Amino acid sequence: MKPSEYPLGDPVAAIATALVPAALGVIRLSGDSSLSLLSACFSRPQALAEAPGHSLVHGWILTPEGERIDEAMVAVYRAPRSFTGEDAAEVTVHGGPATVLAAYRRFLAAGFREAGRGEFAFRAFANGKTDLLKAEAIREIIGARTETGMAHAARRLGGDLSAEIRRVRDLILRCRAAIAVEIEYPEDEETGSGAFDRELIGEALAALELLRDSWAAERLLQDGARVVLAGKTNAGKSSLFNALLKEDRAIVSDVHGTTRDWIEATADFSGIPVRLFDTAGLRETGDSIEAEGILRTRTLAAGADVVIYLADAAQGLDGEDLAFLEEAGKGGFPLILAWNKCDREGATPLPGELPPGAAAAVAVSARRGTGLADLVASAAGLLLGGGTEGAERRPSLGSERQRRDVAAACEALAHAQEAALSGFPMDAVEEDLETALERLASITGETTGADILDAVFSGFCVGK
Ligand SMILES: Nc1nc2c(ncn2[C@@H]2O[C@H](COP(=O)(O)OP(=O)(O)OP(=O)(O)O)[C@@H](O)[C@H]2O)c(=O)[nH]1
Ligand SMILES: [Mg+2]
Repeated sequence: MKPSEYPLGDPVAAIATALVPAALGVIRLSGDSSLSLLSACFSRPQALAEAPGHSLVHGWILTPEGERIDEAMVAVYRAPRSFTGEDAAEVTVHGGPATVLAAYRRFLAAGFREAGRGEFAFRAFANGKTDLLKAEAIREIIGARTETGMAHAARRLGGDLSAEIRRVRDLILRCRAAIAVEIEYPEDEETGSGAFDRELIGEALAALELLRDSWAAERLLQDGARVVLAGKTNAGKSSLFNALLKEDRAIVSDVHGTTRDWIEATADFSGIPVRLFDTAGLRETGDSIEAEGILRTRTLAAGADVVIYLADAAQGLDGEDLAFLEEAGKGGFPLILAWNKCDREGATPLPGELPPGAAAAVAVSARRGTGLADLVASAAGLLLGGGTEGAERRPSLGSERQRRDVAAACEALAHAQEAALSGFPMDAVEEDLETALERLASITGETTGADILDAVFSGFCVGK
């Protein structure tokens, strides 16, 4: 069933926790008759029936024959004060998969239907308990891969983005009302002339443009980035890989060509979830396996969001290094030059100017662990494209769907602004404002098409 076709109010059940051995497992129930159906499987039906909302009832889940399945704590919610806005319960049993499944099957036999993906969140949305932005934020929190990603999603769940959209909508509504007056009383000096403050459109547009541009960084927080360590053999790639992971993961040795095939691990670069790759060192080789490894390094680099190119700070760059930097300079990939082995005698970190092809240079010592924070910050800055000053406190978008609507609203407002400034008839301006308002209503879910609702809620897990 498509989420937009989910019926409302019928009793649904879902296992809300992972089916693995754990201390506790939670089964979620919602629907008009959910509490009376649950009573039929519960050792203390009267206590459950009389329990007020937001209270806990202790008892046992029973088979139809009255056999005990497991001891349970039931959190009771009464409409409309529940997540879904309906009567609802969260049944906490012991977290053995067999126990949780047995209790769940008991509820299905008692008359609950298996909930679909995101059906609880859909009900919350349909019953006006949450807007679409906050519903999406729940999914983002569950999927967050770093603390920063989680914190941004939590702010959206708290409503900062919804409030910002409402603020912009109110600005546009004020413009529209003023225009209506100008259209109605074009000749009336007292009420008409000057009623419409053209700067309001500019203010709304600027706020929406900030939101639209926030998505690039947010998308990185959600999707992550690919960072590839490259460089000649013995430059210290595997050492840096281990130092960044704080783990003795890759083999390090002074034998040239130690790493023959790439390896991958996940890391957190200033809140960006990163897939970090250690690769085979670049050199001329007659060994066909090593040559294949080097080919793979080049392929990985070409598909990277950032390449960290290591060079020995005591040796400087040779022709082979410069050839690789040249590839990056041709627009192949953004590259940071990491001058490694800065601890060595004779090392001259950050010598002279930045070689062409490198977006930045950082001095590090993989062995001593120095310069790593600078390197990570430099890579994160490059990934985020700079210009993120103060961005961490501003409301930001949480999905591509939201970006599409905000971008369309921006276009409409820019058009309205142009029309207003070049003295077009007010009706034309009004029409553009109307388009912008429609797109804003679609973002929060006031007027969102079924296809979009399906796309949003089918991305949820069952039980959410
Ligand atoms: N002094 C010093 N030595 C380092 C540093 N980083 C790596 N080395 C040494 O350089 C040698 C090569 O290090 P690796 O990390 O294996 O180099 P690699 O780039 O992975 O080499 P390949 O896998 O052969 O391409 C080892 O002996 C390391 O101990 C550093 O910051 N300072
Ligand atoms: Mg290596």
